[in-house]
Amino acid sequence: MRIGDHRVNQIQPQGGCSIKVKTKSSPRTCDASKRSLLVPCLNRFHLFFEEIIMQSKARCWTLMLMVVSAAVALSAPKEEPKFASADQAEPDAITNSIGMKLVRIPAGEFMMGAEEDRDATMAAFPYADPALLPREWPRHKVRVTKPFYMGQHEVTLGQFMTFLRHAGYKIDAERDGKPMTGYGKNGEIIESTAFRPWAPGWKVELDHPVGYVSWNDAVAFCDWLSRKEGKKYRLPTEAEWEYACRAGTTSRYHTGNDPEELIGFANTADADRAAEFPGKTVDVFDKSGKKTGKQIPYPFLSGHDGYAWTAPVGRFRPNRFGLYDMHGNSWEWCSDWFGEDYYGKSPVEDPQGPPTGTSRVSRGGAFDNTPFTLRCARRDGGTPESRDCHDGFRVVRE
Ligand SMILES: [Ca+2]
Ligand SMILES: [Ca+2]
Repeated sequence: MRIGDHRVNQIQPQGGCSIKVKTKSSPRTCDASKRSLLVPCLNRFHLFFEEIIMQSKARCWTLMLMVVSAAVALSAPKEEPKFASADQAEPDAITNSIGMKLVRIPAGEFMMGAEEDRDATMAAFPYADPALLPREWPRHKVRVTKPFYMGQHEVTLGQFMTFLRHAGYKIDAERDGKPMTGYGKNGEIIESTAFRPWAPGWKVELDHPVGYVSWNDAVAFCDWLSRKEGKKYRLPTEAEWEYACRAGTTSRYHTGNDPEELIGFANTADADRAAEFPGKTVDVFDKSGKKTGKQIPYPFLSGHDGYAWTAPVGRFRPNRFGLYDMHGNSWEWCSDWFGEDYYGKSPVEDPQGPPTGTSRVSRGGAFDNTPFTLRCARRDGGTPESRDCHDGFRVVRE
């Protein structure tokens, strides 16, 4: 078909041209010696006027065609352009003044909360604390009514250091001097006043997610960026976070139900971390959430992601919204107060969390958490001034 079409398009114009050339050029081949002087003159006048008439006719036709085309264009129903709405006119991704990339998350609807009941969850994660499950129920419909931009990556140590330098901000850890939970030299969990985002207790680079950040510190970062750019930056709501994490999926992780499928998408407690913690175990709980005293081997993933501690942000593959590290690497603060029973009374549209509380929500788990904790539905949090080694965040821009 392509060859036939191609030939038709070439031949037709050539045929048309040859006829016109022959008609116009034939008088130039006349032999003037066999005619009187008057005849050629009359012929030339005739041809001259004929040319004028033809040109006039052509102009008339052209003018008529233009008028008809304009009339047709005016009378035709207007087709809606593809990017008619203000929302769709927004770019899919932006890079802000500190080099942070944000992707546009479309408005939409999703089912928020755990996909599975208690039995199914405990069968899949026998080490899970059952007391942490009711907060994930009931699964309920949530509508995110406005698109928003979300940081493609967790806020990095480098970006956070830029904030500290430019804003002259002192983090909660510097102000209250209280110890923070991290890891000792032998991998043991310890509390120390020496931990800092830039001195977490393991080798860290500027492109790693920042840790030891309190909710207050994260909000201060957003406020600084808002002032700097004249745009509204904030933490995501818990609903926005889960909506963005799931990215249209309904499984335990945005990669599916099998934790091993997180390899290649997330920095988790993988085989590389297992090598640093031989013999590590986890507690087993009874149905009421009390420790039974029994311990089982820590459920490290059998795959390798290459990082026993934090990994550079964006090292692995993103979810369907183009967001990286939504599972693992660092926990991510959300704007909401934490409500244990909030899901039972959450509004459908743009839930903001309870009006008051004692803890703020954090989501997504970190490099040192179990597959149970890395699930989309997992909810946790801490007081606004609390911060541990794996506590970070990402931002939203309205
Ligand atoms: Ca890892
Ligand atoms: Ca994360």
